[in-house]
Amino acid sequence: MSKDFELPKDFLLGSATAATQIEGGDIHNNWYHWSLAGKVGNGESSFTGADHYARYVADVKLLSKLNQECYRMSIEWSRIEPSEGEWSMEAVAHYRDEFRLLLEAGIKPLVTLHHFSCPEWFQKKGGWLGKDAVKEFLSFVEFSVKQFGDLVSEWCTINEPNVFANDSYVDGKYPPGSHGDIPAYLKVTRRLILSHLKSYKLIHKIRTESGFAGQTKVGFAHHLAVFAPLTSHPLARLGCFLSDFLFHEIQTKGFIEGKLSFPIGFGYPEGKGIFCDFIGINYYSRHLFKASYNPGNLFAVPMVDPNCPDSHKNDLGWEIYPEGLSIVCHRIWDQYKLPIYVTENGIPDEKDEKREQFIIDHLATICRLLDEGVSVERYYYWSFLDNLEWNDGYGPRFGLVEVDYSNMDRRVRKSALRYAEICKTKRVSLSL
Ligand code: IFM
Repeated sequence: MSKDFELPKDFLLGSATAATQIEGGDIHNNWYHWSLAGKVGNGESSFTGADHYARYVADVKLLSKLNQECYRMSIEWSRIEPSEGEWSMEAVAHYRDEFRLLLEAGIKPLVTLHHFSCPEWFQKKGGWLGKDAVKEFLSFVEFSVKQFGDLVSEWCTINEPNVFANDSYVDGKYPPGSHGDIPAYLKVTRRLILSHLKSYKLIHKIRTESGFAGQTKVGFAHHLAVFAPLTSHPLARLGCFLSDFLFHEIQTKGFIEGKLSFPIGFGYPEGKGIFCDFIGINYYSRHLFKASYNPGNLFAVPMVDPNCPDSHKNDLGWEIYPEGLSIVCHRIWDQYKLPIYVTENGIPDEKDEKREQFIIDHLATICRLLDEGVSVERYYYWSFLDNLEWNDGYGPRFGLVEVDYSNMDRRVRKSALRYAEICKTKRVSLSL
């Protein structure tokens, strides 16, 4: 249980979303086609979304009403480039208006360029395994930063490269739905790293040439979970170490230092340096690794702590483990001493019984991190709205704001009112 605490006044609190999960109405992205193939929820479609593309004006007002100081959102590549080399000025005008409204409301946008989805034309060319994938992504980055760079100073190149590559090529949950294709996982990871390193340089170059030198922040959102062996069995420890290396460490080294580690490569393809102005951490849970004699499982399988009571699990069965946020932030800070943004942290909780305490406990952890000298500067709750939880469909309810999918009405959850109060005062008093 947390004690009363206060966050610094310049610590920013807000929330996050991703285009494919809330916008609806786009037929050019690969998730629409994945939905048509029956791979989303119970025959649900990304076309539904939360109708945010049509309701963005009202949604920005709602963000403001909830005292959100910063907002992480993504732009949909397939809306901006619906077919290769064809740019939609309608989509550009739309996003420009959304950024303008956010800025007018005093809400700082942090814009993600790749959040799991891509245009169907890109997917059909092989997606991230296609031979020109990096070049094609960079062309989208260049166009977008030139179009929006006067309004947007903070960019997140790629969201959760590890989850994306794993769920697309190992677990088969995301398009193209490959199972156990470790070579593809490694190849795509390498390409995502290269894309980030080149985007980092490109975004700074464009913004500098446009007169915004020194006012740009570029980073990525790393999904960091706590991995620990379930027992002291040597295979549990080995498997945990291997999984951690392939799922966390090669991305950490690649995206931050520009270093390719075996087995995805060697050396520094874009030179030695630091390629992040902030490190985004998406933190949700902890996984304990149980020994397995199957090398295909890397000698251990992840599971939820068998002693974890239901009161400490969310609607998807993930363990609620706020202390883990401290572990993952220290992991990054102790090595790099770069500013940390918690770019995602949230809970699917349809009944809204655990969300308020979940937020408070994670903010209390941040408060302790600050006392320990760890420079955490932001917290983005995932998510502002209920949304499409990818292959799990619309069932999991992560939103501060509930969406009634029968008519798309919004209803602010009780926990959101408490969070709004915290955003305003930066104070958490448990006598409230
Ligand atoms: O909904 C996702 C998001 O797109 C990426 N990070 C984790 C969230 C919850 O699973």
